Amino acid sequence: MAEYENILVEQREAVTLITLNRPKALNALNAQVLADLIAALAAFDADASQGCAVLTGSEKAFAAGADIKEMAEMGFADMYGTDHFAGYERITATRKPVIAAVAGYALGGGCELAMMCDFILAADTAKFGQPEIKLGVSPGMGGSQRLVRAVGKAKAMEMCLTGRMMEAEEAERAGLVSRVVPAADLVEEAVKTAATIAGMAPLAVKANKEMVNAAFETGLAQGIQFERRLFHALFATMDQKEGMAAFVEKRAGNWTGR
Ligand code: CO8
Repeated sequence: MAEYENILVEQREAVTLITLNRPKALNALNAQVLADLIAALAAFDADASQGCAVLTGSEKAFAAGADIKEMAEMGFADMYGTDHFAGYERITATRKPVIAAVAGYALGGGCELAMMCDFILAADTAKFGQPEIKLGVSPGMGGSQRLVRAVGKAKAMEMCLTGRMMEAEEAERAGLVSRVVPAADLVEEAVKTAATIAGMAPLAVKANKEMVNAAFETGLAQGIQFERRLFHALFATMDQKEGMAAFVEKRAGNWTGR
């Protein structure tokens, strides 16, 4: 498997575990981390033996944001001219599911990175925030948009304008995270959840991910139409025949991904 500078990648059966590994900077996201992440996710997506990925950080920090030291001297031309941070959107092009397993700080770009994943499992130590306003800037990797869709305008606006952090329990109540688990169990629980997903029919996994994401990106009528067409299309797969036959015969499905 490829070696990376700022992340660790490990395969646990059909689950790819990606760990951000820049401990000296609390996993701050610089250009090299982005390059490593995109390469690792592309390799995961292309590997037919892998069904679901988990992206995690350290106990102290999932990621404390974009690298402030890297950005400090940049001007408008450097930012706008290179469309800085646009590369992160490539993470959302991953077709198989990616679960964010967040312990400790997920701030700024770290919170935005977690929200680019398909869902977030949080340790009871997790803290989410968009503190960019304290640096005289704003979210720049989708945070102002995804946070509103996740927790509603009131909480998102308060967080962006004050930079205050949201603890795990509040994040679960607000719908930002799917579940909170004890910090010591976070990675195991995320890998177990990912293994459950990796055990489903692969085409149905991709279709479910695509249609739930359509709810984020389209209006209701268009989203429902998209869901129905994909649902119809799944009836052209062998795994639909297998899954329904297995139910009738009271046994587990044996998926072929066809
Ligand atoms: N960038 C670079 N280095 C960082 C970052 C960061 N985001 N966060 C922490 N570090 C470094 C620290 O500088 C320190 O390094 P050193 O030991 O060399 O001084 C090391 O990590 C440890 O950090 P602390 O000593 O500060 O650890 P504490 O436990 O005292 O504090 C905090 C932890 C509260 C997380 C604190 O580090 C902090 O506030 N970090 C910054 C959080 C932040 O503001 N994040 C947002 C950054 S901006 C962003 O992500 C969005 C970019 C969008 C801009 C769009 C422009 C187009």
